Order: sequence, then C-alpha cells, then structure tokens
Amino acid sequence: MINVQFAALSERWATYQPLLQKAFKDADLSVDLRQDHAPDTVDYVVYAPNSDLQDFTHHTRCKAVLSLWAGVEAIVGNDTLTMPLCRMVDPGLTAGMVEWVVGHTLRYHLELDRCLAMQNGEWAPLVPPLAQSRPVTILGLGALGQACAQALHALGFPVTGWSRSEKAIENIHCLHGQEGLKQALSTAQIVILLLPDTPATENTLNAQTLAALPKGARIINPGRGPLIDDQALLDALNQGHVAHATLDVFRIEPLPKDHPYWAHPNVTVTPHIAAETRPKTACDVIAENIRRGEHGEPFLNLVDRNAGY
Ligand code: NDP
Ligand code: OXD
Repeated sequence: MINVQFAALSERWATYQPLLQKAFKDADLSVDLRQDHAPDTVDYVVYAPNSDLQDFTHHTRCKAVLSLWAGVEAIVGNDTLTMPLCRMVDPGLTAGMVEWVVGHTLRYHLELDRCLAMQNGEWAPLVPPLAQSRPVTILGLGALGQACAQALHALGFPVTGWSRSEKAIENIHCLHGQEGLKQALSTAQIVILLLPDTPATENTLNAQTLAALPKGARIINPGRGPLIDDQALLDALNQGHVAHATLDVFRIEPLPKDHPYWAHPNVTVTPHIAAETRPKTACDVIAENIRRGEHGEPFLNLVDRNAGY
C-alpha cells in the first residue's frame, strides 16, 4: 500500500479525493489517500503551498512532494523539503492559460476597448491590421509559454520567445540571454510574461528593459508579480511609453486596495485567475508521477532546486 498525504486547503479535499482515487485506480496503484497520515509513514505528498504543512522534517520516507501549483517559488527555498519536488504541468491549466493569453492579446490587437468606447452613434470604421503585422514577444518558453506561443502563431502573430537556455522551436523566433532579451523586447507590440519567480527573473521588466520596447507597447503579465518593477511600469505608463498593461499577478496578493494599479486608467487588474489547476487532469498527472516513482522511472516536471523552478 502506498501512503499518500493530501496537504492542501481542506476545502479542496471534497473535490480532489474522488478524482485522485479514480486516477490511482486507473493507474493500477494501491493507495491509502488521507489528509492525516503520520508524517514518517508518508510515501508521497500532494501539496499546495498554502496548506498547513510547512515542515517536512518528519516526512522521512517521503519519495516526492507533488505540487498542485505550477509556480513553486513559495516552496523551493524550504530547507526541510529535501526530497524531490515536482511542479504541476497540467493540460487543463495549460488550456486555460492559452485561452486567457489569447483573449487578452486579441483585446489589444483588435482595439476592443476603442470599439466598446465608440457606441455613441458615430460611424467611424476602425480596421485593425492583420495579426501578421503585430509582433508578440513571450518571455518564458516553458510549458505555458510554448503553448501560448503556438496558439498565437496559429492565429498569424509573428512570435518571438525568450528563455534561459538556447532553444529551437518551430514557428517561434527563439532568443536567450541579456542581449536576446533586448532584441526580443525591441520589436514587441505586445509582451507576455510567463517566467517563474526566481532571483534571476526579479524585475525582468525594469526601467531599462521597458525603455527597449517600442512606444505604445502593451504588457500582459500572468507570470508572477516580482517579474515587473512596479514603479518603473507606472512611470512608463504615465509617460505613454507603455500604452496599457493587463496584470494578473502581484507582489502582494490580494492587491492592496490603495495600490495605484487599481485606479490607473491604462491598467487592467485581474485577481490571479489566468489559469487554475484543473482537478481532473491534474489528478492524472499526480497518479502518473506516483506510478513513475514506484517503477523507478524519472519523475515528470522535477524542479531544479538551484535554478528555482
Ligand atoms: P516552466 O518552468 O515550464 O517554464 C519557465 C520558462 O521560463 C522556461 O522557458 C525557462 O527557460 C524560462 N526562464 C526561467 N528563468 C529564466 C531566466 N532567468 N531568464 C530567461 N528565461 C528564464 O514554467 P511554466 O511555463 O509551467 O509556468 C511559468 C509560470 O507561470 C509559473 O512559474 C507561474 O509563476 C506562472 N503561472 C501563473 C498562473 C496564473 O494563474 N497566473 C498559473 C500557472 C502558472 P528554460 O526553458 O531555458 O528553462
Ligand atoms: C500556479 C498558479 O502557479 O495558479 O499554479 O499561479
């Protein structure tokens, strides 16, 4: 019997328990799934960083911690978490992110705000260019960045992507390194941030890099708040250098009520809803990783603790 501890907000248990049981059965795994196993009997932890479990010292036989979240910045530095840590790459979450990113990109591309503001009887045709003349840059070419890049490419947008390591991805102009970042930003009419929050990605968009954007660029951030220097973005918005920003994630969440983003006419705030983990598909991913663990196969989506993602 494999002992699996479910350590997430307790209100999530009712949703996850039957789906995990089914996924374990489908994967032919004999699992005792509970919220309250004795720590030293646990084989795997299904984990959300906002759960009560923060000290893994007594999880002495645990073979892996399986995160339900894609972003692991809140756990990666936990010194008691010495076992392998896997982040979530969930087809349902990815599909949600693609829809959210494409939707907000099309809002900018089609000038939907101007269309909505023109419902005053004035017949003023506003013809948007084709997507092929609207270069888009995606910072981060991982599971989510690549899926969004391919979806935007399929709509006709020329897509440039930027990552830590050098890549060759069909249909995408791939760049890396600091020079690559400047180049990636220099052509971007719309920039999408899908980087993890690590010491190396903090303030990726700052006064200097924002200045590399063409005037009037738009920014979409479903990655993490610390990727952007907030004051530098507000300055760029106030100077008109950046035309608009859609921000889903913030250094402090919920975004404090007095934060200037709320009142800014050229900022749209969404409350960290770009893409949720979808329990059904996520449970299949968890079961597959436990199956791998039990068969001595490499885990999927293993976090590189040094890189922080
Ligand atoms: P991945 O780990 O698959 O991809 C991360 C990408 O960022 C990789 O391409 C990586 O480069 C690149 N990267 C990392 N560090 C650097 C760096 N220093 N310089 C340049 N590129 C870098 O993550 P996902 O695509 O699955 O998710 C991305 C982020 O999206 C998550 O970490 C999370 O913060 C956020 N997220 C937000 C959600 C929301 O609802 N708002 C939902 C889910 C996720 P390389 O390929 O070379 O390793
Ligand atoms: C995640 C998120 O990291 O929802 O999964 O932001």
